[in-house]
Amino acid sequence: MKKEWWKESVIYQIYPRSFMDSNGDGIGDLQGIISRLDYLKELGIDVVWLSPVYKSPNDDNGYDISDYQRIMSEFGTMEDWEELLDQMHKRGIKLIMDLVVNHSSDEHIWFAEARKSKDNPYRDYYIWREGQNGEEPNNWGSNFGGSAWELDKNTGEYYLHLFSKKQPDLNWENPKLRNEIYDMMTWWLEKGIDGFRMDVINFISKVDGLPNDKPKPGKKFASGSKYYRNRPRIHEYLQEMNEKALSNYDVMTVGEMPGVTPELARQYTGEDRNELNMVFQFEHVSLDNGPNGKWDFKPLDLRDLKTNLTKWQNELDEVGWNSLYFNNHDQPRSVSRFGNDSKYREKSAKMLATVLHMMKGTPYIYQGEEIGMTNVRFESIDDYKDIETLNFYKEALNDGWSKQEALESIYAKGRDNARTPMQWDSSEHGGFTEGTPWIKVNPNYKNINAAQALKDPDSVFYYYKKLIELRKQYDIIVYGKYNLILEDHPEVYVYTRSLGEQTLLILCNFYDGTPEVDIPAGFLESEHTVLIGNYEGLQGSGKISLRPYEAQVLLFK
Ligand code: TEU
Ligand code: CA
Repeated sequence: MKKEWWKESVIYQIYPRSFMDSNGDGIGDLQGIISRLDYLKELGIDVVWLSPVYKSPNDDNGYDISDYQRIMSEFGTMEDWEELLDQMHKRGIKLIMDLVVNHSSDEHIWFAEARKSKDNPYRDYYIWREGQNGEEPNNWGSNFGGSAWELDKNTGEYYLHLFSKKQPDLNWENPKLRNEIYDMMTWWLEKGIDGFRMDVINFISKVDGLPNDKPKPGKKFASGSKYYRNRPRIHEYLQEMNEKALSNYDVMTVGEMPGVTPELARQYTGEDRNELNMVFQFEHVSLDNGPNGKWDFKPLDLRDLKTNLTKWQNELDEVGWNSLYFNNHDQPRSVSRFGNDSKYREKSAKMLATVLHMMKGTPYIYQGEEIGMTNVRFESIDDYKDIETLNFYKEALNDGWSKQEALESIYAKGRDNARTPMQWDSSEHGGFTEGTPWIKVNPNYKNINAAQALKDPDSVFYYYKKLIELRKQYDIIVYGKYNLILEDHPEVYVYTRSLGEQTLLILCNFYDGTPEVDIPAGFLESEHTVLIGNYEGLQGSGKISLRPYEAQVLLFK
């Protein structure tokens, strides 16, 4: 397997609106990030993935871009951005930018032109259709609720928007549009960035004819996703993008891909295919969804998680490459979701970090994860800002849910769980801003914050730092082969990695019980060292007895 810098890296995601405000307007910004780079340096991460900082009317917090080559004024200027890149590179930190090209903002000049008339030169940059008998062109639903089509009164046609109606889908069938995008990417690459994270990039090719899908019983709109995820021309587009833009630079790419399977990921990330380096898969963050999707939540069965992650580890082995994540700006906080955010917050945050960072793939840390930030429970819907959350709340009430029921789903699954401001210290608003933050700070900031973590050698922060250091010291953590053991155990996740003569044994207890773990004979008798763990030493003889949320990593050679 080829050695690559992006396999040996740990990536840290910054959601700029919520990271650090430098000028008191309550909104995080580029100068704010610059002021915290030494913190990231201390943590030891190699790469920052920056969520969108481009010009945007912020219908979806920057994932609706009105100019791909300008900086959002709330975040700063292009000079600030250049200073950021420069300051990062000075510290040996790489920068990957978010590329959102399944859709633009409806305020992009292309769309402003396109909607002027049916024969406008930009018309074909978007996906327009006539209505069917006075209704939408097909029955697809938007990912944010309602129809995926919006009627444009002026020209009498509908345009497709798989997300909000302020996010019209771009028409990748049009080679002119594709070339504009490759040129724009090249323009950023020439500025010296180190790669792209590509938003819903497996949605860009739609099936010809945009056929109707079957709605769930009692629903007006159908998903439609089987007609736009991983569809016919996707590999062609990615290979073309690679050839025309990416292949000229030493950069990394990660494609966000809802609905991707390991079989497909072998194609997207296959080392001989010239598409992407890795993908973000969604299967493992959907295991606690009920039959009606994310808001219909159920507890995670650890065995499902083991089966799923093991499938990804095995199927991509020696063929492609995995990305490893539990958190991002769309997901609830993992310590609240898969760990225990009350009595065992620090223990379980460390355990989750261990289970993830010891797998084969490139680990991603989402801002605040490294200090064990938790979900939030705002009392009033008025404190929520996310478009997906607000649309869900309205629809749920229409469908007869009580306000409390809808809020409980939001507490468990809402995207704003991840978007409350970074908790820097115990001063007002967690040190994020001197003004009024655009979204309230999690009230637990007095106990959970970076300043406190930096003072405590036993903190979650220093545990992450050590995990990152270990990755630099041991090739086996990057390149070793994964093997699941104790498959059917309902409480513990135990696996090995092996490379040459060495074996790593990773033991993780996902609950607050004290299970006895029967590890294969011979293991503990042979010479070993503990690389990292969230309790001192191992307990038990013969059988290991794990303590609540215990994690241990043992190296045998
Ligand atoms: O997310 C893709 C996506 O499918 C999301 O709708 C995600 O699944 C959802 O939040 C979970 O219910 C990407 C971005 O990460 C997200 O922030 C954007 O809102 C979305 O694309 C549109 O650009
Ligand atoms: Ca600001």
